[in-house]
Parts: sequence; C-alpha cells; structure tokens
Amino acid sequence: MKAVHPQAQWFDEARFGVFIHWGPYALREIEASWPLMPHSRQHLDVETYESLADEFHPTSYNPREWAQHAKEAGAKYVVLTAKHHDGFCLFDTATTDYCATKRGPQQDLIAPYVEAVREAGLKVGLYFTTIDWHDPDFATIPISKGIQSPKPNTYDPARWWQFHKRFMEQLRELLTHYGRIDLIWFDVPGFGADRWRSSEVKQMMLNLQPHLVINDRLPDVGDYETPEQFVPTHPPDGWWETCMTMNHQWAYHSDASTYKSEVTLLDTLLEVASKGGNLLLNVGPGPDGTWPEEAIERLQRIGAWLAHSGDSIYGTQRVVEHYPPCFYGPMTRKGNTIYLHLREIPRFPVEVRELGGQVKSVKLLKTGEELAYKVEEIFGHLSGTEGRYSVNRIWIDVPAEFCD
Ligand code: FHN
Repeated sequence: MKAVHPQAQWFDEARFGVFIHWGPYALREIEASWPLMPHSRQHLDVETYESLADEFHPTSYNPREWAQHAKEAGAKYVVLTAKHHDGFCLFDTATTDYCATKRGPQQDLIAPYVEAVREAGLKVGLYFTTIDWHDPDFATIPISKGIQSPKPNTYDPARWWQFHKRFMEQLRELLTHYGRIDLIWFDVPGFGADRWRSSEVKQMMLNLQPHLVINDRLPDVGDYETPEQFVPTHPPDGWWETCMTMNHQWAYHSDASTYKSEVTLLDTLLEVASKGGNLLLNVGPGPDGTWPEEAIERLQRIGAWLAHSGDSIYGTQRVVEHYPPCFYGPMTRKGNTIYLHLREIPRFPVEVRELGGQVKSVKLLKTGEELAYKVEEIFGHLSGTEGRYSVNRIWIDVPAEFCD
C-alpha cells in the first residue's frame, strides 16, 4: 500500500510491533482504564489512586532489556504509554506535577526508553491518550484530590481550552525533548475534530517531526486504522494495525492462566499479515519494571518463528482483495512469490487462488529446500464481472521431519 509519506513506509512493512502499558496502576494489578470509573469492578477512590503515584518505584526498570525482548521477538516497532487516561505522565512535563520526575519514580521514564528502542534499531512509538482524568479542566469524573473537575460530561469551553492547551503542550514536549519519534498512538477519540482542533494538532506535530506516523484515534487525523482485540474479517482498504493483549488486560496482572498460547498468538500474526495489517501485541510490565515471564516466553516463540520464516511476513502484502484464500492457512505475497502458511502439513492438495501466474517452484522457507509438488491448474471464474482467476491446485510433499 502507498505510504502516506515516503518516510512512513516502514510502518506498512513492519507487520509486528510490541505495545507496552505501564504506570502506577501496575501496583494494584488493575486495568489501566477503569479503576476510576465509578461502575468499574476495580474501582479505587481518588485518594487511593493518587497515592499510587508515590508508591511507583520502578527499581528494575531496564529499557535496554525491554528493547532487546522486542527485538528478539521480531518486532519492528515499540509503543509505550507516555500518558494513559489517569493523566500520570511518564515523562518530565511543565504542565503538571503528576509525573514521573516529581512523584515516585523521580526520573524521566520516557528518555531511556526512547534511547534504548532507537539503539536496538526499532522504531519508537509513544501512546498518548486524549483522556486526562487528573487534569482539573477535563470534563469527566473528578479524581484529583481536592480539585473540583467540571461535572461529568459537561462542556465548559473556557475550562476545556485550558485542558487543551496542556494537552498540546505535553504533545510538544514529547516531540521536542526526546529526539526522533516515529509514531504517536492516540487513544479514545471522544468528541469531534472541532473540539480537538485536530488539524492544528496535526500541523504542530508534523512541523516538529515531519516523518511521524499517527494512528486514527484523534478525529480527522491519522495514517492508519486501529481495530482493537480482533482481526477484521474484511480488512480496511488502507493501512491498519490491530492491537491486542496476550492475556485479559492491558496493564500488568500476575495471573498466568489467562495468557493466550504461543500458537494462538502466532496464528493471529499470520492472519493479520495475510490481510495486509500489523499486529501490535501488548505487554504489561510489573510495577518494578520487569516483564512477566509468560509474556517473554510468548515473544521468544514468535521471534524464533520469525527468525526463520519472517520473510513471509515482513514487507508482504495481502494476496487477494476480494475473497479469502481457499486453503489451509493465511497467505501473503511479496512480488510474484506467494507464501502459504500451512497450519497442518498437507498430505492432500493445497488450493491457491492466484490471479494469473504460474507456479515455478515450491520451497520450504525455513530451510530453502525445494519441495516436490505437482500443479493442476483449474481455471475458474469469479461471479459477475470480477473476471478470471486460476486456482492452482498444488500437491506438496513436505519431508516428514518438518511435520512436527
Ligand atoms: O482504555 C484503553 C485501554 O486501556 C487500552 O489503552 C486500549 C488500547 O487500544 N485503549 C483503550 C480501550 O479501547
């Protein structure tokens, strides 16, 4: 797919990134989104939640190790929550004292992250939500101790623009204090583009970092779509990325029993790639900064597969636009090479719907070994005006040692 601008092409070739949700909420193993929502099953009162900021001491924070985990997983970019809905800024900011340099951590947590990810040769992404429950002028539930936020869901223009000024200033700080940032991941688009002055926000961002890739969660801004926790049956026409947890929540939780299996996660990556999208797979580090072993194991398994067969994912495009392939697994394409991801090693024909083209050779990507195959071409016609297609029925004989 055509890059939104030349320096953004990396995004459409990446196919796999690591998402990281980290903040004071990790202390209580609560979801990053809900502890302050009155109806939430994890509800904490404001005072208790606010105190977490002073208990947040990431003594084992090692962003180089984080970057290494992502690199070994075969990810091409990383996105870390610089500020989540609670308004706690992991970066130093002049707009509020509710930040990592002035509370528990007593250090800027974004600077070493950016440096480590860049050093690892990965693209640097920052998550920056539009919600800020700590900002006294953001019209939503009041969580700041002693600060009377506007009544929920009221709109007081004077107060809103005070909030918006701080929102813009924090964004500016993130795009001027840490060198090159490759991606900004907004969240929760609530309210319209006029309320967000979206075009002014986007202009400010691109003036500071013209190469920036921006997701679609600030209204009327965005280079790509972001389905969440599912793989669309029919993918968007343009660039897209599905973000997904490995377990049952975005933020840290010690319950190992809810993690999806490595096979499920790898299958998800293959399916997303076969539809021309990226998978942004989430990790919720613990309050001290260590990653759950369950997450590391799964990333290592994905990385081991990508190390020998990543060519069938990175830089590939979706194969068929109008109908799912008719064989036993996700299919990707790079030039005139089709990659078949066979979940079961076939002792039976594999049908590949291909728009024209002849099969010249069949190789096992992992070893480069030529495989015995026989092609029976069966021509067929798509219904209506969609024209001809050839269904190459390929009999593939995969050596027994690969049929694990
Ligand atoms: O509430 C957040 C949630 O914590 C997480 O950040 C996801 C990621 O897309 N976004 C919101 C839920 O859609």
